[in-house]
Amino acid sequence: DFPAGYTGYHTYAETQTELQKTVANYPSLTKLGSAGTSYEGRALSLIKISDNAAIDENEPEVLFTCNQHAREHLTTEMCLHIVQRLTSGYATDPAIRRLVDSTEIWVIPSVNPDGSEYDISGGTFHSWRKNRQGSGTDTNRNWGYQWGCCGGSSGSPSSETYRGTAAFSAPETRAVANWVNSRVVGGVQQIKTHIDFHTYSELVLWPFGYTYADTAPGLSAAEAQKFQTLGKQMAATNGYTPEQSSDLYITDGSVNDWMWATHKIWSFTFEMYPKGSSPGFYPRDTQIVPQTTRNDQAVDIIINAAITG
Ligand code: 0X9
Ligand code: CA
Ligand code: CA
Ligand code: ZN
Repeated sequence: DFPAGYTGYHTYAETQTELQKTVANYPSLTKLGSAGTSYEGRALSLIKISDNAAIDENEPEVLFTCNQHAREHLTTEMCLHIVQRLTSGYATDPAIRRLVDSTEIWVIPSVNPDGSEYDISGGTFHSWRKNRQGSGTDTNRNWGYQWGCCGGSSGSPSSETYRGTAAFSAPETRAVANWVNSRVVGGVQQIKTHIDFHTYSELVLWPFGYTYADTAPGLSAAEAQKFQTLGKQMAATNGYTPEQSSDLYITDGSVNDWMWATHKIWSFTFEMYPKGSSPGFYPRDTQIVPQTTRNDQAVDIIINAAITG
């Protein structure tokens, strides 16, 4: 469980309960499913939010993913906050209603539930990042585009950025990728925009991460420009710093590179609160409300971007 001062965070069981309560309270607006199962067999729960959520309507789709990295617990709260705000605000807030009615929004609150549960095991934090397969694979180095290409990951199982034995060797990465692949309907990827939430540093990041170059095969100057414009627009609302992800450091096998290169999904990473190593990965639960609501406008922008193309 979470230690004292952190009990406002959701454990895996509490996250499941929260999602189940949401679908009970908003049965026409939500649908609960799973993208697959983790290495240890936990559900990679997935909730859909839309009008007529039970039906696959012809509406642009948006994806939010959280908690690829185990210790980044604030991100799970970010995904739960998105679900809570879009459902509870639907009846009374015309702006929310418009977004929810014109899109299909998918939220995966924890891509790495095994790691997350391990990180809080025994009631203390363990600074755990990876999944729980062997010594752990960094799920955000295991995606299948330019996997292990460029010095942005490690081949050593003990490393914090271990890329795994092959692209998609981590069950969590494989499951989410397969699920995203399944959103190709009639040859068209339905998901248009995506944010993967991490902590910390207060950044808005866009592809590519595997190269310092601003453009590359599959990323034209006009597309790079659009990433930058959209990223800066979102950063202007939350005060984060916008930059290409390789400006932070080179990563290969990251989720954003795969989402863009494989599916042309406008895919961003947000590094949430705080800016620095104190409190680093472990801000008190009193930060949950301010730091998740801080991204409300940016979330609206990325949903709207799916509508406007
Ligand atoms: O290293 C990561 O995976 C992310 N930072 S974290 O401190 N949360 O581990 C940054 C990922 C940046 N994204 C890309 N380079 N594509
Ligand atoms: Ca709908
Ligand atoms: Ca659809
Ligand atoms: Zn992270």
